[in-house]
Amino acid sequence: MQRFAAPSSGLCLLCLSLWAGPSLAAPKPHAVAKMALLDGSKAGQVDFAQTNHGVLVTFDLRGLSPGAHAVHVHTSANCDAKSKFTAAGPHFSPEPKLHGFLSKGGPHPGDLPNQFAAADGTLHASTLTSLFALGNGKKSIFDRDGAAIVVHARGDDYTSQPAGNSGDRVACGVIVRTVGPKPRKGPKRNTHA
Ligand SMILES: [Cu+2]
Repeated sequence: MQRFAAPSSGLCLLCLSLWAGPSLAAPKPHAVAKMALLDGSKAGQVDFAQTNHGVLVTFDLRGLSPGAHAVHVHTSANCDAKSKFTAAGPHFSPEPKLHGFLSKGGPHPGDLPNQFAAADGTLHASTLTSLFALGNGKKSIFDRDGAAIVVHARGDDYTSQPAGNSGDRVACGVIVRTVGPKPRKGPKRNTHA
């Protein structure tokens, strides 16, 4: 038994360092948006998880009309229903870009692919984007006045300016970071769209 003592204690040290490694890394940022319709009723939520390959956006919505809906991150954390959600501002785009995945000079980093509600008005789906991020880096949506996610009445044609001919804003949620660094102080950056 004696001769196994040295190797096994060496192995234990290795185990310990492997175990301690991941716990020292900062947790990846996470955010959530509680969604509301224009009449103030709850419309579910949108979840944002930073991954090594972009932000995983998961929709768990209700109260929508069946079919295609444009979804975008807009520049301001303001979902005032009296403004018909126009208080959320234009699409998130720190640099001056055109709207739409099919536009030359596009897309806005806040553009997301269309999502499709079921016949009962629910919408359960996920999409991954690397156009924006949840930390405090260059691609962050969290400038001084935050950001909101907006669902439109119709699908996005990915070409028309400034919002893909997607119609009225029908649902909105302020994006709140639940895990991640403290918000950066500084100017609003995303005002070009
Ligand atoms: Cu929009």
